[in-house]
Amino acid sequence: TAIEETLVLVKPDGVARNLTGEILRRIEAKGYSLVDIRMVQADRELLAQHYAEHEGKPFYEPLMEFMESGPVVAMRVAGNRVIEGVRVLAGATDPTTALPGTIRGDFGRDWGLRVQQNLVHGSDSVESAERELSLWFA
Ligand code: DAT
Ligand code: MG
Repeated sequence: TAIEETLVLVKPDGVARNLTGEILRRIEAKGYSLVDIRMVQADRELLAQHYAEHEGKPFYEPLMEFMESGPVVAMRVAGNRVIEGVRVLAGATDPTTALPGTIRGDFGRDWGLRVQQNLVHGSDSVESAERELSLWFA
């Protein structure tokens, strides 16, 4: 076994669409444990650190604007191989191709011109999880 912790964000679209409970329900149903949770109106500085790897990409600015457009719910979630597991629950980045049965596949909306409305973020590696958890749960 590999007990890990990961950062899950319910993005502003998920919060606004009242999907926070549904997303947490799926995570708990899978057997993962909620360790900590907080609602955050993220500022530019936090988001710049969170998305540092994407700086300079064409979608970076719209992504930042979207992520600061409303509150997000940040969760610290623990479980065996939870980092990979949450990303499977979330589905592919693009909601159009995310499979049915995944959060993005079931509820995601196609990318508009300016925003990336794919409902959730999940850390992509042990290193990312540690880095991101220290940002959101300082
Ligand atoms: P993920 O959230 O699946 O880890 P990522 O880290 O590559 O995906 O990108 C972060 C977010 O940026 C993603 O959730 C939505 C947006 N994004 C990624 N690639 C994009 C693209 N090609 N066009 C528009 N938005 C994109
Ligand atoms: Mg990512």
